[in-house]
Amino acid sequence: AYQLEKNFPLKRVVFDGIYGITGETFATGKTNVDLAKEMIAAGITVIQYREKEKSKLEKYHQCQTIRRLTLEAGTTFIVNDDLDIALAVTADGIHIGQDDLPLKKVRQIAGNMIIGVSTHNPDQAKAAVSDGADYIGVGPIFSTNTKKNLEKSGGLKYLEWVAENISIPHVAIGGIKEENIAQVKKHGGKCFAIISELAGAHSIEQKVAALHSALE
Ligand code: TZP
Ligand code: MG
Repeated sequence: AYQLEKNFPLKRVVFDGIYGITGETFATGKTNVDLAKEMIAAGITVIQYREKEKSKLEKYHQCQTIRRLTLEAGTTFIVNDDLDIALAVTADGIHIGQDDLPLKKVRQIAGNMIIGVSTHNPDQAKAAVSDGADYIGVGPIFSTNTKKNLEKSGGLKYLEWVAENISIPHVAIGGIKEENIAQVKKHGGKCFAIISELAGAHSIEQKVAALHSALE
């Protein structure tokens, strides 16, 4: 099975604070690579590559570059959706949804890679834990235009349930912004995945600083 090199931050990653997700569609004049660079400079320690419009080859090329940058910076790099790209660029992790290959099968293929699973209700969360996920996504917390076919979830109520009942790390997602991140924390949020609030920011560095002070 696939094995990452020994010195990777694998499994020792702490899911805490801002989890940055690329989204050049929601930025003006910045590519996914630009966004990743800015996130690294802003001190974000986990970056997910998420891209729904580009070809496999374009995504692969962007991921190759971001993999190099994240390795240099010691940033954890997780690829959304494409297990083949995650393996091809030696990402630290893969993030899958409920309609992707089954988690157990992904684990067989991906070996000790970090595997994150999007969940929207308690049954999905429990299944992700028993099938061996390393962390779960929890959301959508708030409604958002960033994702097409947005799933329904209990939002903050569901997050509270996860915080009390699930032992593996959880990452809140969906509509998280400077003005509501403190509320998410209050309802059990510990790690906050963000797309448009980062991609749309003039300066990601300033936005991350503002998000951190909102969390204090
Ligand atoms: N999954 C649930 S909500 C969402 C995803 C990928 C989109 C999050 O984007 P934003 O812009 O931070 O609301
Ligand atoms: Mg997906």
